[in-house]
Amino acid sequence: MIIEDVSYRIVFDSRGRETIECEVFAEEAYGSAIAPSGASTGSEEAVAVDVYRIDEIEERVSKALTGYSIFEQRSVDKALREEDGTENFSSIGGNFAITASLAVAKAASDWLGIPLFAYLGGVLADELPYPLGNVIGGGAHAEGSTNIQEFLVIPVGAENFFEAQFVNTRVHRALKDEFKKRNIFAAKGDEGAWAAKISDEEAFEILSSAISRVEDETGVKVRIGVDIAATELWNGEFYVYGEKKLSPDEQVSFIAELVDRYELLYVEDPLHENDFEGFAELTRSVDCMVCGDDLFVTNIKRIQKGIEIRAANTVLIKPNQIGTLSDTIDAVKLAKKEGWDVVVSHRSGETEDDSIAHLSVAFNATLIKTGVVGGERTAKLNELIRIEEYLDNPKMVEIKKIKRL
Ligand code: 2PG
Ligand code: MG
Repeated sequence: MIIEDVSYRIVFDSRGRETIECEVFAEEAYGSAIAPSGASTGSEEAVAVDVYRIDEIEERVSKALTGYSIFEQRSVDKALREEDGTENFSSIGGNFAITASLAVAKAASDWLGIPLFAYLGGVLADELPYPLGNVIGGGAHAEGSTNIQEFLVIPVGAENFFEAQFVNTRVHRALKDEFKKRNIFAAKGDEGAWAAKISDEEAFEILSSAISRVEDETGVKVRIGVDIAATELWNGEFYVYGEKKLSPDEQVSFIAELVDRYELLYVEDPLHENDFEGFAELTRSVDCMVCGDDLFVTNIKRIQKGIEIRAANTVLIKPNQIGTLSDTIDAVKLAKKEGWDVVVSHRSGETEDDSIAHLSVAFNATLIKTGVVGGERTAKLNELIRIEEYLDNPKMVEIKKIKRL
């Protein structure tokens, strides 16, 4: 199945911004993918270039990939890298590269007549991740709301994916009532999480009440996670939480206290994107998943550095941070070899593209990070419900870090 043409069009994402859709045409196979985009991006991420360069880049990518088989994923991805010629895809753009790369994999699975996750993971891929659902948010995703970017829930007691997502939707809904009871106006941020003029402490309290109610109603245990997105709070000297300023050492103690007080199961980007040492210190002092997003940007060099000094125990995987499927797979493999947990993640700007649902199963990820509501989020979650139904003997992954259930 030889690639005959690659074409791009401009479409819109959940923030109403232009993004890129790629279509790959092989002899009798077809695949397509749409690029997501971040708001709190790491400085070492693959660069998304101006979508209006579409004509020039389409010609270059089409020429570079024509003639390869859709089953030569590594060669296709190498050809993309060579055509680009930079470390961070600043020439053809991470947005143009990742969509071509994923569209080729989708064309391959399409031609085989099997879902993408089964093409990538085979019969080994039979476990569903837990949904890490963003339910209250602020930071760069909803200014004027909390300083912490995301308050997330993990329905660890759920027995299957459907039940897991059911519980997360109930927490999201219970939060609406909690805000109403307290007379707090709440709107929704970029990822469908509630945004309100509340402090981080209030957010924890309100979320804890909502969770207790849902646990009572459903009998399913729910744990809390956070994405501090600390690079956004870092001013070069201090972490700035409104009036409050914390030194790096104070930040580590503050996060450790939060882990303890709210029994956090998951903490993402607790320190800024270059503080590997601070990450390592926190990882030594807490018993939860410590995850690097802006720290690692799905980049094996940065993950390797993190492994050497034990900066974390979990990696966030965002294919568009690195630009190709092969590089994404290498990042997953490296982290897994070290026994780390893998979390496949959406971006704040998303679309109906559901590739990451498939990647989460193929990679045997512990969690899939998405919002809970909104079509661009449910596109992934509902696809996981379909995957669960498709599998012969589906199981939920084991969450190694659960100690205090
Ligand atoms: C994050 C992501 C997704 P963004 O920080 O983890 O929630 O946000 O896509 O804006 O980088
Ligand atoms: Mg993050």
